[in-house]
Amino acid sequence: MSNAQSEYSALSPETLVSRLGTRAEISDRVGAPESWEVKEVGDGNLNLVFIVKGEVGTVVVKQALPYVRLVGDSWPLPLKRAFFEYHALTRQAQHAPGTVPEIYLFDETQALIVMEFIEPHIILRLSLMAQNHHENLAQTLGEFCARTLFRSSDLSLKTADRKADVALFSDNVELCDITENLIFTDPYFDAEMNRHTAPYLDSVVASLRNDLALKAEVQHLKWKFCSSAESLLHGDLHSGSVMVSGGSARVIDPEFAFYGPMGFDIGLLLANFLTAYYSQPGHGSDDKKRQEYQAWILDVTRDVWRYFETEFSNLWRTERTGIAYTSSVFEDQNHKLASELALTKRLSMIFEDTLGFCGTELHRRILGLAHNAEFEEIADEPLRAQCEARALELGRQLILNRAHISGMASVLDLAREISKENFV
Ligand code: SR1
Ligand code: MG
Repeated sequence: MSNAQSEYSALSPETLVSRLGTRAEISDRVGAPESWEVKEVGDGNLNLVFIVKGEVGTVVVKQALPYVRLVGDSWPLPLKRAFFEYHALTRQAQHAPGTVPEIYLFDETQALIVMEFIEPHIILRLSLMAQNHHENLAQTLGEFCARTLFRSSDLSLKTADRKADVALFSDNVELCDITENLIFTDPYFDAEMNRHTAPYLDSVVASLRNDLALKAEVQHLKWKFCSSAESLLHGDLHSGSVMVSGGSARVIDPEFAFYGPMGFDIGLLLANFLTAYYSQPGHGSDDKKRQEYQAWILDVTRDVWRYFETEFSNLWRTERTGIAYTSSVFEDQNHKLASELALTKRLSMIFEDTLGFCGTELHRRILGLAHNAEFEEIADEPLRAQCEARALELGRQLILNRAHISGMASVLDLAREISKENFV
């Protein structure tokens, strides 16, 4: 870019117009820089996010900071995460068209991405807290997972392309390190940055951290996360990474992208719906409305998996062009049934991983550094602890019993049973 600055410098609402006003990729969409109004709206844990509105239109400017915003400059974090987000967004746009924001400009030096302002969408987490219903949500998310995971795996990509991509994303070391520590390690001992709803949850937390079988299973899951480069993952697919409006849903923020196990993205997604489910007693006073909403959340949870399974199976039957489960050993030999059996087995392995990763995400949002608003905003702490304890117990059972849970119906039965119990 002709007018790119040679050194990184963080933007501010005051400097953004003078620094980016000459970029045609932005002014073509927003209008003359004199008309720009800039607001910093970043409420995530890591980055700056600006909304730039002008006489013609609006864009989002997302810029990485050289540290973790949530913690401050005592925790440095490389700017290259913007590079991985950019590359993940381009691949997701190709594999699951229409599901991610369009990119207008990527500036690697400034670690910034200028992208589509998705309106009138809001963050899914906030919409769930407001008890809104969204048609098509499960279908969009289930199909997003199936398409992005299948089409970046050895079921689909040419092996040389896939290996090159695995190499490219394997440099996203520091963001993987955050996940490895914050999801799979810190919640399971008294780590420095952890926090929980004390003292109400103390005894539940102590017994979870003394559950030796659980700790071993979580380490098996961590091993899988680190060592199974199955597909290009979003890497942080929680309900803050989804934007919704009515029946439309879009997926944002894949800066944690890397090649990992397929069940990780789906597991995180399911955990975030289950978190919304268990937090409901803390939101709104109308019991009937709450119960109806909880039933809807469980329907969505079930259907995300159902749409994932259906679309994954469809892709298996129509797009299996990679080196794995090659048609030369199945369909070409008239052994279609064997291919179907292999599909069933592969799906059951993904399901088992999904339940395990779902359990760890349920745990870390209650025990670790990064919590979720739906629990955090329950001001009544004993009630919050009661809701959180149920989510912890579901997470524990999913992790421990994931190999023996037969399907989503059993998961939802378990979630409902646990929601009737009191653990604190
Ligand atoms: C220090 S970053 C904490 C969390 O924020 C991100 O959104 C990821 O979920 C990460 O684990
Ligand atoms: Mg994020």
